[in-house]
Amino acid sequence: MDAVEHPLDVRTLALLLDNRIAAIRIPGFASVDECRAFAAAARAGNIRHYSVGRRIGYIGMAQYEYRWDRPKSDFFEAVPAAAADLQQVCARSFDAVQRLIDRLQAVWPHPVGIAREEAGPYFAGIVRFASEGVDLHADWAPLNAPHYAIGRIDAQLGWNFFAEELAEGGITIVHNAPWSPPVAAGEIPRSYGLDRAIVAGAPSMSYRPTAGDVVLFNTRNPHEVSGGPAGGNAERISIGSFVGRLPDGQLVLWS
Ligand SMILES: O=C(O)CCC(=O)C(=O)O
Ligand SMILES: [Fe+2]
Repeated sequence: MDAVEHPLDVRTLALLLDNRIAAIRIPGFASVDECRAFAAAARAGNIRHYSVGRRIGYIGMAQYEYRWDRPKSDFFEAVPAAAADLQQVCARSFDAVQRLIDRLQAVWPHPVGIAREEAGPYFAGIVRFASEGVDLHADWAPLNAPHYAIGRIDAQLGWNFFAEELAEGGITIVHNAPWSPPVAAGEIPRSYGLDRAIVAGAPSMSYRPTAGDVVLFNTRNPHEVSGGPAGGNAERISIGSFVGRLPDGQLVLWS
């Protein structure tokens, strides 16, 4: 991959899926007023916290929280409540997920939509407050979610829209070292807090989460987010999901 941000078109989208370029940026995805409304709506929303070292607030749900020893039915039963929490934020600002789907569909020749299987739709569009940063991890459904329909994808991207940015810090670093850990049959590996040795010597690129923009990158590459200085009033507020490519070319979204 190169270390450059590209505009969105059918060619760059295919190259990003194939890990041939580092990132796509959609500048001005939302207006200043929409950003302000989104940040206020998110702050007023049903914020929960992940069970990881650094404090990350979120609205909605993450499929990977269901990856170990929980029946799949628990996941699909949790989707409507998460979608209602997100809907509350959208109603007071704008629908970033639908806008992103429309932007991708405008360039991609196959269907683009929220992932689903017989049990129902997945959830897409997790809102995050990650001012303290995010540890080194990789997001790759064939290993993280082998028993789900999204486990059949052959490429995975993440998109994030940034509604508010920190004055300093909050930079995302993506390491070009597609995650392929040794995995025993039937095992679902830990993908968070990865050993730095797996990215040693690999080229990397970093992007600034500028408010108003969307940035997409290939999430099979281990990535991390630096924290900002404590005590600032601005927060790193984003909404995003994954985008997987199924073998027939369809793009499916989930968080
Ligand atoms: O917030 C970011 O810049 C990246 C967050 C992340 O880890 C992801 O979208 O997979
Ligand atoms: Fe990630």
